[in-house]
Amino acid sequence: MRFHDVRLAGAVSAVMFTTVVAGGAAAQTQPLKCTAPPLPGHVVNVTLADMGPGMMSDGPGPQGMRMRLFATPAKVPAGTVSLRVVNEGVIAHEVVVLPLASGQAPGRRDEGSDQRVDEAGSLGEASHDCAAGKGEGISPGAMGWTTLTLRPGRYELVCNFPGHYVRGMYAELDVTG
Ligand SMILES: [Cu+2]
Repeated sequence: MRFHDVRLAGAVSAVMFTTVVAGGAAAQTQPLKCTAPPLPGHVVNVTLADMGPGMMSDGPGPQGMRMRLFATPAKVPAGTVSLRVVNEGVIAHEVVVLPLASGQAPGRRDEGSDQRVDEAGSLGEASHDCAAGKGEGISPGAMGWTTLTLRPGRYELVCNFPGHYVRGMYAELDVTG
């Protein structure tokens, strides 16, 4: 019983910590606003995360310190691929699929004057709140999704909201032959 009590106390502390960091929004402790329907092909689960706008007010800081984009699995067979995206952050995000050239490492694109990276060659995006395809962004606690046909190669999933890429919102996705 003592062990159980200790674990319960730990859980309460974790919730309180999350609430403080997120300024009360704490999307990950609440049910999702919406969920994706069953998606065709090989499904890649993408999670978008941030530490809240209050944590970013002092500038971008070291690369990748404050925002994250996770893709699981990181490798899928060529053909029909669906991205199933959940925003666990406290601000809106998106996922854009860009090709990675041979030898090009993820996270190394240059930001333009608009703090966004070049989307040339984009294969599609999931940026529609609670819906498929392109929109104005996926809101906190919501999902977005898209289905693509991908050839073998290396791709980079990025959030291209201003400043988000350099803060760490990118992940490599490899498509095998
Ligand atoms: Cu973002």
